Amino acid sequence: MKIKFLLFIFLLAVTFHVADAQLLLAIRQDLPSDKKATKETVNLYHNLKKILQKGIMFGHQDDLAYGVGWKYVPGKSDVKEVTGDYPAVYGFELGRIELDHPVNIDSVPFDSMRNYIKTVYERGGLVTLSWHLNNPLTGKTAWDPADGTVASILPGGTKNELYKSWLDKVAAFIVSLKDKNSVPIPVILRLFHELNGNWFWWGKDHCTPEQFKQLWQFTVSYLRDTKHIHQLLYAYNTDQFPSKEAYLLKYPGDEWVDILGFDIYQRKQGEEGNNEFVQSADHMLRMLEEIASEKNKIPALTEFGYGQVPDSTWWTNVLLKALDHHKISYALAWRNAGFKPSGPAEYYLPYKGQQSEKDFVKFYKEPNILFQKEVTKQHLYK
Ligand code: BMA
Repeated sequence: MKIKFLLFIFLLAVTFHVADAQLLLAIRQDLPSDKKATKETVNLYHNLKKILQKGIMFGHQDDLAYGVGWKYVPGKSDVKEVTGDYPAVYGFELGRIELDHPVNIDSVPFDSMRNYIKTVYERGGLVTLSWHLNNPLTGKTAWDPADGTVASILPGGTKNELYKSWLDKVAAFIVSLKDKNSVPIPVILRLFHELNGNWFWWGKDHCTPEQFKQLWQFTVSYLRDTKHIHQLLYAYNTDQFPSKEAYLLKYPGDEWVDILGFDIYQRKQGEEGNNEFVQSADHMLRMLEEIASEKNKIPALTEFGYGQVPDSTWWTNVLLKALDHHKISYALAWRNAGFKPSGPAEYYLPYKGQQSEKDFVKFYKEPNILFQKEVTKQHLYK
């Protein structure tokens, strides 16, 4: 009897040990697409997956650079003014770096951006970079969808050398992102976003799926293998999409992507607009989660907004309803550009006195919506 009992205990211990070891192995084998990713980048990748169980990190584009009615005030942030806390995720934009301009497409100096990114890393937040790069074939903006642009920058194309020189500039900026001990700061690179829309030169009808995949793979390989950059996670990111097949039409493959996302904006006001937003965001988030789980990637709402938030309860009554049942890594609100000399004001988050301010504070207090203080405790890079 005693021997049987001891044997039972022994077998139990062995089983647990094996299960534990298998789990550990699975975690260790679950690496970012870059197999040479730095330790901090691998840790980030694992922690982003872990935090999926805890909640959704809230993000804001250009949060530290400017807001409605102010620009470049150290420490200031519209999110902080309203909630007392910073966002957990901070988006920054590389557009114009390809032209060697000292400031980006939205006038943010690249030197300041580098400092913001260091600050974010020190406080344990997450950085994601977008790039509205000019059209390399025509020299006009990202919104110049001239036919043949993608083909022209692929290897063998007339603009491939020019495109490589642009990637060299992106690479130099990324390599310059280091902490005070010279440790490379991990960031998410959100390449060729809204790729199924028709407005950018890399968009829907302006290249074939094959050309898009080649462009993606060439770009990642150039940064990773030629420039030896190993502090990046790569985000594949569409606009709104009708089905999983449509989402994956131009997907370059599991070995080239870490994060899966899409962008969504509410354009219609009132009850009908709200319902439409909740329904479509909810539906797409469900499909995104399924794809991410099949592919073992990290799902995120890579960009969203409701211009000027003209609804005092939008945060808890609309956005929260869309997000609530989902396990996604983060949701990034677009920029508070503020009042412009011409045209309407552009902002997607409340500032002090804006009509949705109180509701945003309620949203902030939701236990599964995570801002900086909460995420700092999670030690994303350890
Ligand atoms: C767009 C707008 C523009 C901006 C661009 C790049 O969505 O916000 O004003 O220049 O993004 O950040």
